[in-house]
Amino acid sequence: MKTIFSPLHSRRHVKTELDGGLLIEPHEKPSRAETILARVKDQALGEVLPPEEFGLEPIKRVHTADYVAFLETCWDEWVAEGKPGEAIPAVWAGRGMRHRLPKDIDGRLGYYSFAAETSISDGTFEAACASANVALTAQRLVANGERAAFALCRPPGHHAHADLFGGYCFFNNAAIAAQAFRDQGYGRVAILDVDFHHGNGTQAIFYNRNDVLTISLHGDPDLVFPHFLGFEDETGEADGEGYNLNIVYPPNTPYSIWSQGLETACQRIAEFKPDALVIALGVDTFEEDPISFFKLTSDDYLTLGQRLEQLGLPTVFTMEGGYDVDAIGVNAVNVMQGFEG
Ligand code: Q9C
Ligand code: ZN
Repeated sequence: MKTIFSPLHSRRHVKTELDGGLLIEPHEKPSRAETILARVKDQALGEVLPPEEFGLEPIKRVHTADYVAFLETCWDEWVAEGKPGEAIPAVWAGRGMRHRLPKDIDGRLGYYSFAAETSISDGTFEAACASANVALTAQRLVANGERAAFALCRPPGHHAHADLFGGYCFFNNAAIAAQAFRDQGYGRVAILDVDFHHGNGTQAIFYNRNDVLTISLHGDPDLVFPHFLGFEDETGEADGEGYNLNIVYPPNTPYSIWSQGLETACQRIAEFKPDALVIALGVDTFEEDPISFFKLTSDDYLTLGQRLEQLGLPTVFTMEGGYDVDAIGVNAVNVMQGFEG
């Protein structure tokens, strides 16, 4: 399997993540992508290719133009305002307040975000664009006949809505790849999100559509991020009714339980008869992940890859979460090796 990788991911190198009242070194750090790349090479998974440049048009098929423009200039505005640290949202429109775009940079950071752990600094926009190009290049390879491709995206994407960043995500790479398939004439696309966290952005982007089936398996949002979306009674709306599926699990879920939901997901995908599949691949389901509570083992990722292959679909993998950096390379590449059999 070919891997798409951009060294520009390292342009995102924030020093802070708000966690437990402290500004800690971010869990979503550059070494994540480098460790996965090293494992891809070590295992000779296949060629590693740089992304092509697609520009902002395919990103704007999923994200609003004003949101994209905000991300492009946010850091410069923050610096121009004389702010001493990294750009961190700290105010939102709570219940009863107005969802109106303010002029001030603090107000606009809140307007375009849903969480405060994701700081912005120099290079974040460039890295997010490169990450989308990585996904789009993998999508093009698959559209041109590859059975599957691995988009080694960083930063991740599945938490990003059409006009919201958060959860370490800015552009929704999986959604952008799925929309690219649609725009190239693929009639139906399925997105299966196996990251530990709910794919809230992906769900929201396609919530009223029946051409893109969205499925997410994740930790119960009553207990974990993103807390305010991802419950099982969210099934889609309008034309999209019946085209979103959430499967939630409690703490300490092992693969033997998690895989029952995977079967349900695979059956729904088969029934949908998509023309292409996008896997939002997080390996923060790992037993040693520092911010998550499932109990998947490294071997389980081989089994997962095998099961995904059995769907028999042209498949793009977009890298999402996974924060045990010592294991992230083995776990992510195991999915690809399981897929290849
Ligand atoms: N104390 C992805 O996996 N909250 N994003 C973490 C830790 C944010 C995860 C709280 C988690 C975001 C792509
Ligand atoms: Zn995650």
